[in-house]
Amino acid sequence: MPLTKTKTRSSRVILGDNEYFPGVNQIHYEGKDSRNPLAFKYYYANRVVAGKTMREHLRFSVAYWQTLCEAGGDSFGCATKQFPWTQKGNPIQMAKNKMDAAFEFMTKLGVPYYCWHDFDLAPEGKSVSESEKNLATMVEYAKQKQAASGIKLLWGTANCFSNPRYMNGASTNPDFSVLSFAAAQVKAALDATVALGGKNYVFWGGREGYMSLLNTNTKRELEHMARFLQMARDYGRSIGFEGSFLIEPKPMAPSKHQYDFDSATVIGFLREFNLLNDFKLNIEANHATLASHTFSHELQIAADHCLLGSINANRGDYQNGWDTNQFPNNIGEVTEAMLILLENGGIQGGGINFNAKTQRNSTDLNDLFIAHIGGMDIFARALLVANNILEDSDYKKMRSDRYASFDRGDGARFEKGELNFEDLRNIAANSPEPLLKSGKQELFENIINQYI
Ligand code: XLS
Repeated sequence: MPLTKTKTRSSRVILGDNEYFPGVNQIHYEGKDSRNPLAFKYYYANRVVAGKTMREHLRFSVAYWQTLCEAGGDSFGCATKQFPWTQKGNPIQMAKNKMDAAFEFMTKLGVPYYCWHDFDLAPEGKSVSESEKNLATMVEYAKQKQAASGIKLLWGTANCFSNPRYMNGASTNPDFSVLSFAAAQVKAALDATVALGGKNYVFWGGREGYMSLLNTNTKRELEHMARFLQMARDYGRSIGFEGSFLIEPKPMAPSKHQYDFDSATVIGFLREFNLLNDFKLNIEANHATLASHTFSHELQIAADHCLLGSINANRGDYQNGWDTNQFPNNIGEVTEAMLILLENGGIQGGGINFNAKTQRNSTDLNDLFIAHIGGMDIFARALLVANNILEDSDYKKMRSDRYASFDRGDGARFEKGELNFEDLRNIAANSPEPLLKSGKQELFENIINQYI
């Protein structure tokens, strides 16, 4: 719902008492020749590509913590951004101001979804009950904002990594009482997700891992994590949550080793503990880099198992070994990602959530818009390019031709399970040496480049 100059009732609910971005109007598509930094060059929400609108393909989401809470501090210096919604005052009033700013921002940007951690929305209380009460207050406020703006909740999650009590883990903590506090938090966050009609619920195991193997019983910790997830799943289903639970793989940071290392590790874990029916994966580009994989590798492994639930869009820095959470801007990398999405029928129930922050020295309020516009444009452009590659080039055929020997004869019998190991030996013994067949890697790379 675009915000209007003459305030309608809905505009008033979205904006609250203050307008936080008065210099910014509704962001529109102006095309690739536009010089306006506050306009889309490629993202045109209603443009139809491969049978669906861009809005339906991309399902963009704003990450509350990165956009409204992340003020530029790092371990070498304090915050650099003076957000007008984070001044000192009554904590609930401050949370409401932040939510006013959030919905104004998201409405002007034109994104359909948002995501949060429990304590991004509401201040953490001094007790479990006080935290629950604060969250419930903010959920009521968010309900009105969602109804007035039409913006929906893509996923909720609980921050079970910032509070000092979680320094040795949450569900994998060797102290049972800490595990019970994590459960209380996840329960309240699930209640809030259901109350706000959330489509998914995310588990990112920031401190579910270890700093030193010497003091760690990995087997017990993994079993505790699985039991915890099964209980959370059962509770979620009992209160009417019908969406997917998502696990977000990440190999390290803040822990030295995190149990949800990468897609393949998480899939093995879900299979071992019988969680595959309820859980999918939330793949983050920067986490793939940290795992020494590409973004597209992580997406492909998830898609191969029909577990590609959602995406955290961002990028890392190839020279730094940590999570820089920059906005995506690499057209080659994002095009490869979009190829996987298009070939696998899209994201299953999730969306593209910008888990990305404007950097420490990007201190203008409108940098928040510029960064998101850039992220949305790069995905929209990549969607167009990937669709052209699939519809117009030999890319798909070249790849399937490499496997043609499994489409007929003994290759097809092998795939159907009709041959035994001795049969394979006899086929080899009666065949000439296989010809060397080029993998044509450079030609595949050239095709991507040609269509960009
Ligand atoms: C951090 C994660 C986090 C999750 C939600 O690396 O990406 O922000 O998305 O807890």
